[in-house]
Amino acid sequence: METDEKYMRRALELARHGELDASPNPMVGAVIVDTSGRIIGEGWHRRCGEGHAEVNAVASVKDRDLLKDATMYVTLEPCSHYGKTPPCADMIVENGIPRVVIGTLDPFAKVAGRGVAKLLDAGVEVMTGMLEKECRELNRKFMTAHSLQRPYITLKWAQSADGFIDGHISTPLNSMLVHKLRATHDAILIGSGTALADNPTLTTRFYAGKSPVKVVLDRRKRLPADLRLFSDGDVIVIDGEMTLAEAMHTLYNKGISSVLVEGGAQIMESFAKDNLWDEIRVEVSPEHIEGKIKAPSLPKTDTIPDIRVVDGHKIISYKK
Ligand code: AOF
Ligand code: ZN
Repeated sequence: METDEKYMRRALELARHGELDASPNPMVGAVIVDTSGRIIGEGWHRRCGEGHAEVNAVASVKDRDLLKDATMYVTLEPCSHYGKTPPCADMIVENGIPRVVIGTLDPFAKVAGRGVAKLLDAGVEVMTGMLEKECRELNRKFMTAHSLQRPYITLKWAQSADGFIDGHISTPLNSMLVHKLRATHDAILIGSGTALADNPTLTTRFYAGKSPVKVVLDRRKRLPADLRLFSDGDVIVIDGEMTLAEAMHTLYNKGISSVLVEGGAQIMESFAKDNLWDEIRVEVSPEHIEGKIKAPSLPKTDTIPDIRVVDGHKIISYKK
């Protein structure tokens, strides 16, 4: 049991290498161990569209004969469907791996238990739920999106000590960290008011990683085509009468599994009011600016925030 955990921890460590490129797919790691407890293969899911963790782990094994007595440790249930790649469960069976230890089941509708069923049907010994909490937490965004059929929602703003958002609040290091936050979400969302007032580019220019899709809520169809955010990358404009929940479901159906909501205050409050949030990140500067635009108020929550200080600014994060 303890040794099982050790290999699953290694698989978790491998999975994290996918942090910037795997999404909207989950981060997944896999380790293959022979009967003497030696690791003979390792792999992780590098990038959406490329090989799954299990395939990469099997490909890394030099002596394929060892597979017929080996155990595979994988952080997520092996897939059972033909997506961009063929089913990993079939591949495991074809390679004669007799035992598979799984971190957590896959909530994705096309898999959801079918991977385990395939393995069991083929006579593979399966154990699930090893370090389950850690394996679910690793893919918080993916798990939330597929369980709730809407993207994982992060609300993010920067405010002064006296609670205003109109000012240049973020320090250079904090701006860079915000760009990392953007790079780890599939989409960034703003309202038309913010698009008009700030004319932001919404790029990740201070952090290597992919630029998320830009989403603008424009109920009144009032956005001019020459806004900076339209100048590059993918943009989705949501107009017309749609509730926020419907808009989120629409984004999910377009394959977006996480969204960073960046403003303005009203939109932020609407998300909070409709209980459409999973994480909130607030940067608070020490200055009093006596501005005009009040920062959103925090929704009621029992979660204890994590507080860090970066460049003299407090970074307060709540995770539901
Ligand atoms: C695994 N191992 O490493 C990953 C899995 O379009 P595809 O073929 O890449 O399939 C994507 C789905 O496969 C994804 O939504 C998730 O359910 C599963 N991802 N599964 O066994 C992996 N990345
Ligand atoms: Zn797979």
